[in-house]
Amino acid sequence: MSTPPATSLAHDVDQLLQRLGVPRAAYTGGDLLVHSPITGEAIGAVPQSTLAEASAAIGRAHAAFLVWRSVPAPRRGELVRLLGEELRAAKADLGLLVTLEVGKIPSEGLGEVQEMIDICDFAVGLSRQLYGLGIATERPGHRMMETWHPLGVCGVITAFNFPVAVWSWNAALALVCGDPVVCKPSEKTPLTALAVHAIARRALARFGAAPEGLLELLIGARAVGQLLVDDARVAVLSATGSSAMGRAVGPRLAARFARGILELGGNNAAIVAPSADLDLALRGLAFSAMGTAGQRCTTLRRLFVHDSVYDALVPRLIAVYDRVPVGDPRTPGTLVGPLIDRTAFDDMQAALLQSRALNATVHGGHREAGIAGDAAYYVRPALVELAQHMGPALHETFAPILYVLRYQSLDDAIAWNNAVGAGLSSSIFTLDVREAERFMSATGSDCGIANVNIGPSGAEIGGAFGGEKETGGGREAGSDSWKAYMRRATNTINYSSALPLAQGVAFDI
Ligand code: UN1
Repeated sequence: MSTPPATSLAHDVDQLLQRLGVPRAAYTGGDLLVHSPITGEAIGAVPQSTLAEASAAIGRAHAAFLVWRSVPAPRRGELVRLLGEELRAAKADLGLLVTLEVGKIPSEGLGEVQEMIDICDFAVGLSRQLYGLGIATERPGHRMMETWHPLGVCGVITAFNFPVAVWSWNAALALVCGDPVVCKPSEKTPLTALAVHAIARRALARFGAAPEGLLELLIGARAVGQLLVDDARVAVLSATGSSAMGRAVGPRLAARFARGILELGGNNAAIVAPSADLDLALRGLAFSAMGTAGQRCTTLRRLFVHDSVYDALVPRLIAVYDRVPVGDPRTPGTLVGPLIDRTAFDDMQAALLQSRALNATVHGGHREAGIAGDAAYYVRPALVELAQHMGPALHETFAPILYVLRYQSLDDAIAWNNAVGAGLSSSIFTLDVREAERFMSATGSDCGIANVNIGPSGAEIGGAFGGEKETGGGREAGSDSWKAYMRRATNTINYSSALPLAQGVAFDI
């Protein structure tokens, strides 16, 4: 059981996991097989949590809550500061592990770990800023205020495409807010989750006084996730994934009045207006649409180009699609790595077939041969010129497909931007201040993120991250997203010797 696997990629994963401090028993001999999308080969066999083990882990987390909630928030922040230090020390190894397990190019694997470090820094500062309000009261000799208290155990269900960052957005905030975290990672990416927990254990050990159960990890499939969703001891559940997943999870949380932070699908658009800086737009669009092989929830999926600049921009974009280096992410210069698995490839081909049936012009989209064997799925990103906003463009396909349309009036482009179920991210390229402001206004983009002269993907952690409609409405990371992890108490204190009632009510006994 402790013999390292034979092949080179599996060997590299084993070495990384050893360096990161994950015991071999945690990723060998189990029945959850993990495959690297780079070659399709098996890189781990992870033992799964039984339902009884999962329930016991939630129990430990709940017991930890009863202790952790009384630890002063700045002291809780000290744990997150140590976590940030451990992540800095492990950045190169963890970033490479993200590359090997998910197929991201190295700068994106490292970028994801940087995002973890950033949210730790943010949360440390936040641990001294969990502010309530002082509120004017109508009654003399009274004071009114609100206070924020820890909420309870925070369940976290993550997706394969940001296997470490999404955990950290939730865990860093939850920990300073006083909530233990029980995480169930995607079945496709348990190795990075094991590594993150090994790193977190080092921070916990240095912190010293943390209760057992503060950070728990559940490995498993749907049944384990469902247990987390349904368990009354889990006060808030943060779930990242498809809108279909959110549709299953949302009502179950509502049925037990639990709080949900849903981070679901995106079908993000960009508008290129007549005044746009086309060189800048080209770069912004290329990164947003093809980066991470089109597998970000913020990936650019729809592009509306004004008729007057369409012929100046779109042929250049097609040329970039033709030559963008697709390949093994370990090869220097690669910008587009593999799709996560065969299902992703099949879904992409199905959407392209639908596009062709609508007489769309499809550029690229084919499987790239000669990069790895049959078990890896590399594709040339697809750019699809559509005559009308319809068909597969209306739905998220988690692959690098960009649907491109001409528009005549900004009203139409904004209407199309908003005419899909998802409401995550959006952007406009324009140098016209009226257009930019209109796009960000109440009558503009209906998304949680609306950018100007940058693409819809690649948000930094200081802002609240999330979106409306079928994206689920949840917000994570910066701004006041922390409030979802705490409960608010409104306190009215009477320091007078009279008892005036609000609204002038008289009740003299
Ligand atoms: C996701 O794809 O689930 O804004 C998150 C971005 C990244 C996060 C994406 N910071 O693209």
